[in-house]
Amino acid sequence: MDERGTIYFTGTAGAGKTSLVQAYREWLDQNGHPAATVNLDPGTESTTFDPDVDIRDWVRLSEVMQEHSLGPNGAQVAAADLIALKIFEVRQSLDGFRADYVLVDTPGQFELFAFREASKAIVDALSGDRSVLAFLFDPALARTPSGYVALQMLAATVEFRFRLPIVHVLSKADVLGPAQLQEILGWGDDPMHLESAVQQELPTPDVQLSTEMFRVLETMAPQSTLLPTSTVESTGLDALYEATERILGGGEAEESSEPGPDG
Ligand SMILES: Nc1nc2c(ncn2[C@@H]2O[C@H](COP(=O)(O)OP(=O)(O)O)[C@@H](O)[C@H]2O)c(=O)[nH]1
Ligand SMILES: [Mg+2]
Repeated sequence: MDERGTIYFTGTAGAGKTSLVQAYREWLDQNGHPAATVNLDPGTESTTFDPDVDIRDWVRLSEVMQEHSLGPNGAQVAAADLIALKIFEVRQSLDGFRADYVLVDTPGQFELFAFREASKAIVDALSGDRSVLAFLFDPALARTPSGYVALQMLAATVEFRFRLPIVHVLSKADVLGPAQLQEILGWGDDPMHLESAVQQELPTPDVQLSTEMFRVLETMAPQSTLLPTSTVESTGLDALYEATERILGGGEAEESSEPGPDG
């Protein structure tokens, strides 16, 4: 029986994925929920993150660059495919941990996770019946209405690619002032408000395009409550737990959850 929940942390480079995986793991530990962490970023140079299962034990960006005479970008793409070839080893290693939750840190370059076919194989291999995506909204982008909408579209793209339930997380909330934070949260709560904010920011004759885009977003990502978190202030982690639990422990997951064949 595969009862553990798997959470994939994704978002643009520098959004705070690695930091959040670390902070959330600590929070889960402190609250009596054993968790395991997986690093799927072959190029990470973080020295502070010590994941339980590390793709770099099998695939390392620097070695891929050397062995295949590739630059960093080419090596990232090659590595994304090499990871898929090693994913059953990763899974086996992960199965050695007793964990209620598996926190997966995805590659630093968002497009490698979102757009490579290999990522689907990776998610299929690692996911049990209970999986969820946590998409991080970086305040650097999310603080403007157009940046916020662009992130909503990226989130909808990942959701659409992986067909997994998603939670929207506003990372690094501590860098925002209270008024700015309220404004951003307001956009999530009220799409009409967001729409007019975008139109004020980018007055364009093509109102039609923008209106239709909002309709698509409403259909694709109707649930867009943003959860503000900060790893610096350790805030929002309890709300992240509640949101993922609602999905993993029933709620949305309930309709489709059947006992898996493996386990
Ligand atoms: N102020 C602040 N900075 C953060 C927070 N989380 C991450 N950072 C910083 O943002 C940068 C990118 O974080 P990282 O976790 O490596 O992002 P990743 O590329 O998505 O894995 C680093 O300099 C972190 O120290 C946060 O909650 N608040
Ligand atoms: Mg990272």
